[in-house]
Amino acid sequence: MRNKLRGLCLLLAVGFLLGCGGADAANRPAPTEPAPAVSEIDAPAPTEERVEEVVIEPVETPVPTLPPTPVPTPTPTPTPTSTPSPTPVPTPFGIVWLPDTQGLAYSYPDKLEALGAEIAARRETDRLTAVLHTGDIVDNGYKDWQWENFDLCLNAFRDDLPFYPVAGNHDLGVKLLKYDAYLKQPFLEKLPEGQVYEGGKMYYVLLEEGGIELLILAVGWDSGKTDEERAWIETVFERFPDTPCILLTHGFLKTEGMIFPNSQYLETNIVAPHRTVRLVLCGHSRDSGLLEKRYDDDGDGEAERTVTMLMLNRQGRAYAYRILTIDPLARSIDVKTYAIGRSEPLEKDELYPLSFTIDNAF
Ligand SMILES: [Ca+2]
Repeated sequence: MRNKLRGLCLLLAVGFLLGCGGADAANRPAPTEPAPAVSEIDAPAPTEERVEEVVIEPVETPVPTLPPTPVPTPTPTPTPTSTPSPTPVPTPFGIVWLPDTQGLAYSYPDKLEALGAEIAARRETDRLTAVLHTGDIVDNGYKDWQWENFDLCLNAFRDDLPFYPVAGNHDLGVKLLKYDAYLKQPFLEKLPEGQVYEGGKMYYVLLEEGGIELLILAVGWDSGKTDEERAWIETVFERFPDTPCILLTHGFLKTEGMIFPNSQYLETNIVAPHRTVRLVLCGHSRDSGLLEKRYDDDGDGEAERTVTMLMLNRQGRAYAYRILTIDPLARSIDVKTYAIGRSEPLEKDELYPLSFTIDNAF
């Protein structure tokens, strides 16, 4: 009996406990499903189950309109008041012109040495910029000993002054008249590359001195005749259409002041058609020669260009050479003729003045 009672009480107690629990659960709110994490929304559904992609439209963040940043006005850098370099004053400068030295190279090497020393001594006082030679440097260009004699002159200034020669008929072997030996002379190697025709038969150089430019066109004996040579000469004038030009050649003017018939082509092809040619220097004939010839460049029937043509070759007398002093401001050329060892210039010979000034020279 006591055991039955104890079992009954135990059952009642359990029933009560269970009944209380059920009522309590009914009063509580139903548990909410946990909110999925955002990442689960974003994450694409497994491929097969996905119907459509969830596209999240980006929310445009309005860009705040900012007042324009004022650009600082740059402080102007003061231009340094540099001291202007003084405009160089065009100073007269000198060019030495040596005519035929063939007799000296043959017989008087000591005079060639004296001539070289004289040129070197005048270099600074006469503001010398170049030494020209109008040909017949030696008596026979195929005799090495004569070139060695001329070296006695050249050695005195070859490192200080450029030497611009043309070949005369004697430099080509007189009767042979071939350029081989002449073109082997080392002084031709110093001519500016790209400005030389066939090793030195012709070439051009530009003298830039005293604020001006002068074109020197050198045309050796019998050169400048063929179509190819003439075409080369034309390219030089095309390159320097406005530069005053000095034509350097050997045989051109007779003592009587006329142009040799054999040299007429030089006038026809070079002097007459090119308005920049203002001076022709030559040797070959004897004593001295001077011809001023005028050309009509614009075809209006009136000549407006004067070309001065000078010849010098006082062989048989005391050798003489010239210094041409070019005045860039006056545009004149002062011509002085000197004998070796005499400081005073020679004034005149039988036919022509030897020292004079060419006005309106370029
Ligand atoms: Ca005219």
